[in-house]
Amino acid sequence: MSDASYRDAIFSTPLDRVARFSFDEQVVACFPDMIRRSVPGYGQILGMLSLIAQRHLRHGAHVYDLGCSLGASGLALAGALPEDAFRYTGVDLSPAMVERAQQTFADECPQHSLQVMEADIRQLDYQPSGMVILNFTLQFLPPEDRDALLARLYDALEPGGVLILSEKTIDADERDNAWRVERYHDFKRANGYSEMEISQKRTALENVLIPDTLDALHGRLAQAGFPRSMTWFQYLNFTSLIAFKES
Ligand code: GEK
Repeated sequence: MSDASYRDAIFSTPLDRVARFSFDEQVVACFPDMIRRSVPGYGQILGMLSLIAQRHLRHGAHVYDLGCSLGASGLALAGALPEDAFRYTGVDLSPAMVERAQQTFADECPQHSLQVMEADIRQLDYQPSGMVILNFTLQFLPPEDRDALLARLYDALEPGGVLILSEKTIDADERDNAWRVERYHDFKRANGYSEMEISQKRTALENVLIPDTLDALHGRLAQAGFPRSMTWFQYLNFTSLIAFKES
């Protein structure tokens, strides 16, 4: 991304009361650094998106990127596919994210058809699409809203369409979960986060990011109508699934 990205230091000083995490101006300014240092496999998932699109997307089809943040998935697709290969709509609830994503697309790939909308993904009228990307966004919706959204996305997908669903997950087994969470914290330490940053971020995300188990995610996809879903990527407690709509 060409725009300046500051180093994420949001939780680096002690706070009397850690506020709930939100996608405000402060987060937007350091978002690329934050997501790279705190989501294992983020870069690999982005890299694979365009390879999946090359295999599954009909020429000229429409792509949604829900909870697009700064539009990294749109940029990855535009970097790998020709201008007329797809039309992209990124959607995000955060005005600061939408503004930055729009600017980035105008600067980096003005010839591609990439638009960004400020909206709640639970309330959109979805147009027929060949691919829907839901990367690390479903986890921020109240659990009771997740199935209805997935069912609407299933309906919006064209025959042969695919949904990419990437999420932070939790293990049903307590010991497995503890191991994965501890290694995840090691991953964050290795990426330069301090004990205080790790613990304050954890507090800020409580009741904001509510993870599902991998089994629950596959269950939700089946319930939404998808006849087939696969886990194609996993790195500690971060995972990516692909769900197929029948051709
Ligand atoms: C990436 N996919 O870089 N409607 C629209 N947007 C929402 C909603 C909602 N109801 N709830 C949350 N968001 C991106 C990363 S970040 C993940 C996604 C993270 C938006 C929110 O504003 C934020 O930009 C995004 O979902 C989640 O691949 O920060 O861990």
